[in-house]
Amino acid sequence: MAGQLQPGKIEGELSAAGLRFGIAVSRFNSFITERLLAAALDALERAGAGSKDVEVVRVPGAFELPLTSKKLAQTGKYDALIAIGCVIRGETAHYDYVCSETSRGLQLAQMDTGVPVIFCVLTVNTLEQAIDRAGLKGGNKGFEAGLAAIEMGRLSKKLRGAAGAAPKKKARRS
Ligand code: INI
Repeated sequence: MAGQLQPGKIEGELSAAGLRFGIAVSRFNSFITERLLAAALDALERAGAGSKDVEVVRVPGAFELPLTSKKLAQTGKYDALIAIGCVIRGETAHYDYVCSETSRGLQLAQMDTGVPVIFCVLTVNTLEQAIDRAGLKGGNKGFEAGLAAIEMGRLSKKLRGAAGAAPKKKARRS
């Protein structure tokens, strides 16, 4: 009968204990990025991460996040990374270049290295929009990024384990 299938589930639990995190933070628009960072750290701490398991690296602007994230991933020290930035639209095309190269570069960093890189880069039209997303009125995107890092760090660990498990050999008849 249809609807009876109960597929196996693979999920990343929201427990940060024992996981290692790297966070790259842009100094550009630091009024916003530091608020995002504080919320991300809050999420990690509340989920059980220890101080020694979290490292924060600061970079000049969002454009520098991809290379830094890739280098952090290549150290092999981290289960997940978070890239934090804030790009606010100005009068020039600079905004579009910074946004597209930052998102493309961060995706490449995680695809090239296999280490999850959580995209916590606000791309907004106004400072007011950035302030709203950094927790002034309600939610804080940094907190969401912290949770995503925990989930993806756990999930990656599980999938690595599953990939490494050798298929069971059939017993040979003599
Ligand atoms: N960097 C940002 O993180 N946010 C911005 O809004 C921004 N604007 O608008 O220019 C920005 N520019 C700097 C850029 O990320 C690099 O740091 C710089 O171009 C040096 O490579």
